[in-house]
Amino acid sequence: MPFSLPDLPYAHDALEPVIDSQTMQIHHGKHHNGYVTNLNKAIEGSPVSGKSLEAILGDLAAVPEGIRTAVRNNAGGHFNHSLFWSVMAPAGKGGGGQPSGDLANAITKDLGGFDAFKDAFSKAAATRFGSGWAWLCVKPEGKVCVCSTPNQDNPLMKGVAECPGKPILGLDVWEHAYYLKYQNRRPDYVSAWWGVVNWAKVAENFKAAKG
Ligand code: MN3
Repeated sequence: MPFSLPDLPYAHDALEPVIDSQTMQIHHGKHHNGYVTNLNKAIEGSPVSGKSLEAILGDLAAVPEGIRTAVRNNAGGHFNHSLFWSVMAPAGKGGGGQPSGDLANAITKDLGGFDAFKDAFSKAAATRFGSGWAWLCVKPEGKVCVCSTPNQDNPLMKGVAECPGKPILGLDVWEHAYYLKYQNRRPDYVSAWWGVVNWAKVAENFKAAKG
C-alpha cells in the first residue's frame, strides 16, 4: 500500500487537557486511518498511483474524474492530519509559546506581529462555516499568509484557498476534532490549542517551504 498512517509523535493523552485522549484515539486511529485506507483504495491501479501526496494535491486535474472527489477528500485528509499531528507537542514540552527567528520576523513583516497573526488565524478557524481547516501558509513569493479552507481541502490545491501556497501550520476545526471535550464551543478549543503549538516544528516547515 503506497500510503500509511503515521504514528503520533507523542502519546494519546500527551496533549491533555487541551485535547483529550479519547478524541486523539478516535481522530488518529479512526478518522485519519479512514482517509489513508480510502485514498489507497481510490488510487489503486490509477495513473496517480505512485505519485507523492503533494504532487497529487497540487494537480488534482491530473486525477481521473471518476476518482477525483475521493482523492481530493482522502489525500487532503491524509496530508492535513499528518501535518496537524506534527505541529503539536505537549504544553511546556515543545508546545506553546511563540515563534522565534526567521519565522517570527516573517510573521511580523507580513502579518503585523504575533498577536495580529493569532487574531487572524483564530478568526479564520472560528468563522470557517461547517467543517474545515485554518492555515498559516508560505506563498510562492515567500510571504506568510493566513486563510481557511472547507472540508479536507488545503492551500496546495489549485484555486481553493485565498492564500495558495505551502501550509506550515494547520488547525482542524471539524467537529470530530473537538466535540467530545468542547461540544459547540469551537472558539474555546481554538483558544486552548495555542498552548500545544510546536513552534520549532512550524519554523522547520517554514524553512523547508522557503527552499
Ligand atoms: Mn480531523
